[in-house]
Amino acid sequence: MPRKLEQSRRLQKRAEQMIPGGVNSPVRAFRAVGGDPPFIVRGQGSHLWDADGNQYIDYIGSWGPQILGHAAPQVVDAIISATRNGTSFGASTPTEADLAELVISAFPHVQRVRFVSSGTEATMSAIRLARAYTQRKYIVKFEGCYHGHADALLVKAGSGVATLGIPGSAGVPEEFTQYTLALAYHNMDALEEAFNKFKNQIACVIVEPVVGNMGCVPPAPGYLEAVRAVTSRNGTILIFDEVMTGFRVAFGGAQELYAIRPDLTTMGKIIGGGLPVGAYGGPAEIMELVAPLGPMYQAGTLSGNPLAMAAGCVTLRYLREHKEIYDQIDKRSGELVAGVAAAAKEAGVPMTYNRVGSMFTWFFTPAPVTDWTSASKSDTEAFGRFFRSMLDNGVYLPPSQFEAAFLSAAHTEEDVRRTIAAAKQAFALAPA
Ligand code: KE4
Repeated sequence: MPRKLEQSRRLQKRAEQMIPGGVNSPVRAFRAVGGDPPFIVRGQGSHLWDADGNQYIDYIGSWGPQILGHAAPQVVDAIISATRNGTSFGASTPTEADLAELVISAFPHVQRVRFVSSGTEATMSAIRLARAYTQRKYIVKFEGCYHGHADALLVKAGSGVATLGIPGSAGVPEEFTQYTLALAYHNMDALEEAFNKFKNQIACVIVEPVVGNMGCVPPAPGYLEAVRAVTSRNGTILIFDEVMTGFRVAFGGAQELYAIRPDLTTMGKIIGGGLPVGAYGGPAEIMELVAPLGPMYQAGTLSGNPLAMAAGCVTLRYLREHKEIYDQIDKRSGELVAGVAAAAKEAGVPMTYNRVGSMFTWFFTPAPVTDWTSASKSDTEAFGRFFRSMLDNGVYLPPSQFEAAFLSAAHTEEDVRRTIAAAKQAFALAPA
């Protein structure tokens, strides 16, 4: 049943006059899936409403932060009461240490943590810190992993070790990516070769321990252990980018789930409870290089913002006191993902899926997806048709084949039933 879209279209036209593409983050413009992005005016629990009054079951969850659902009462109340005391001081406040205590309680190897205002700032700072600590220049990232938009990380994947970072964005001079190696996820030969070729020159390896940014791709058994071993052997800092997985796949993130100890951890999304927060942390010995204690500079006007700290504290406290949530969202996500996959199979639509807890992706390809090469074989046109049909039927998926979807503690069995029914309808409309 086609949705009314007049108001969203009007708002899109207005926004485009003043904001590039009418959006403040490119993926929201629906370029990858087509159609008109709804302008959201309200979220409550697992649902969103747009400017035309259409209601959606939301599986974006603000790209991860809303693990408790939208407008969770305890989060709203915490923000309101914090706001009544002022919104930002540019001076230390008690809640910064409160949130630090909660983060450190979840990540045992983190002895010191610094709050920033986005995941990009967190990873950019962690890489600078790794370079300062090791006095080395080269960094390794993996194709299909995204760590925010810092220059050194915007590289096209090199074809093997020889190809040093080729800028992946306009405005990034090759000098800014010449020390960035982009290797294939899961390819240990390429990683070993990099360490042989750039002996004692690699400052850090940064990895999404469960990838969300090529769509969801879990680490193969033994992979993270192998990355940990080769970085330890070479005195290279291992950075787990847990901006997405932190407090998502387990209270202690992927490092709890897979029992791996990185050297530095970056965080974001859930730790802000929906407000802008990023963080990077690790052993005191490394973190003591960070200004004002040490020579590695990083700063931020709104770092540790009292409202964001309050929202993060109440969110993490709730998760710490209700860890049963993780089993609940894992089980419900399993029912959802399997139900949609069964509908695809029934309709003869080629589909595979990956899921870790409540983050998941349905890939429109029959073959397993384990890296960017296999992910990129997905039929993005078919995904676009599926996305638009689901949206018309009140289900809001991430608007890209190469993104992870998220289920929250607010999603109900009825949401799951309705989503599977919408998928059946979508596959009936556009069979394979
Ligand atoms: P932000 O700067 O967007 O807060 O965080 C960057 C970042 C870092 N690390 C990981 C693993 C991330 O997933 C992200 C950002 N995630 C995307 C979703 N794929 C944010 C959505 C967007 O760009 O609009």
